[in-house]
Amino acid sequence: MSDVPLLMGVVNVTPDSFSDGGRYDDPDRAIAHGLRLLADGADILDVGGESTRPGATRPLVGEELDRVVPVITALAGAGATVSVDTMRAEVAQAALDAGARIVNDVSGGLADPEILPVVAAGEATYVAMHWRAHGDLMQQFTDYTEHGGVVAGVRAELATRVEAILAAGVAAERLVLDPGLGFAKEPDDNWPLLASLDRLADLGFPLLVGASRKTFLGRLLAGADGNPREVGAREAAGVALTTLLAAGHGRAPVWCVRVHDVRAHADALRVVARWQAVARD
Ligand code: PMM
Repeated sequence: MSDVPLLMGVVNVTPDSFSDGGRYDDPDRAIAHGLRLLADGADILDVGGESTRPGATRPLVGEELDRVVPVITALAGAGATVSVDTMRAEVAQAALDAGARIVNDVSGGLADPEILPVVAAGEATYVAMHWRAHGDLMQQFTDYTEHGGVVAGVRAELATRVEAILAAGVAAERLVLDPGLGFAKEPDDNWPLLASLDRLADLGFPLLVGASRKTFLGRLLAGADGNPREVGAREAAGVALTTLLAAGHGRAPVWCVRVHDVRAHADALRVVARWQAVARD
């Protein structure tokens, strides 16, 4: 038995997500992409209809519904475990009705508190991410000095969300927390969060980590000209992070990693699982 993280494959049905915007914005292409990720080893498919990249403007709720519902219906119908990446109660409800079992809310219930009773009544798993503001404003909220640093700040703000989420009736055994890499964080803030996941794990909930293709990796890989590495050429760095997390270098077990190129990460997890099996013998 391996104890490596689950793999959540990203299916962005959006024209403007930073990593893959416009590639899968028609339902048929998104469904085909989801089925490919499933074949590549995804445990969960995360279907989203709103780009959360810095500077993004929000779609109308009707647009978001039109994007995600047909894709969720098809992928859940094909037997996939589907999560919906949404901040809206109405979209979460429609997604659960269409067969999703997980609500992945990057705002942790802050953007639309009505999402919490929907999750509770639907007995869905709820991923609550650390978040401070919508994409158009979030990079104005990267100051953690009042908490004494980013790790303490994210921990304190997630702890406050946990109270609200449980008070709204979401079952503790269905709650998952996420540090929100890249959301209201300076590029250098993401590294201490990754290296100190034990500080978040001690809140008592499983952890999900989404590092795949993010700007902080692009900055790390910047060329001599100082420009960040382009989004499509950050995969190897993300695979390295998945490997480190699976091997325990975040100092806490990670329940799930959210990634774009599922096959590359699945390969890395097979290496870690094989290594662990031999090391245990
Ligand atoms: N990141 C993005 C979108 N949704 N959900 C969770 N739980 N955690 C994340 O880190 C996260 C997320 C942004 O990335 P994308 O535009 O590539 O989907």
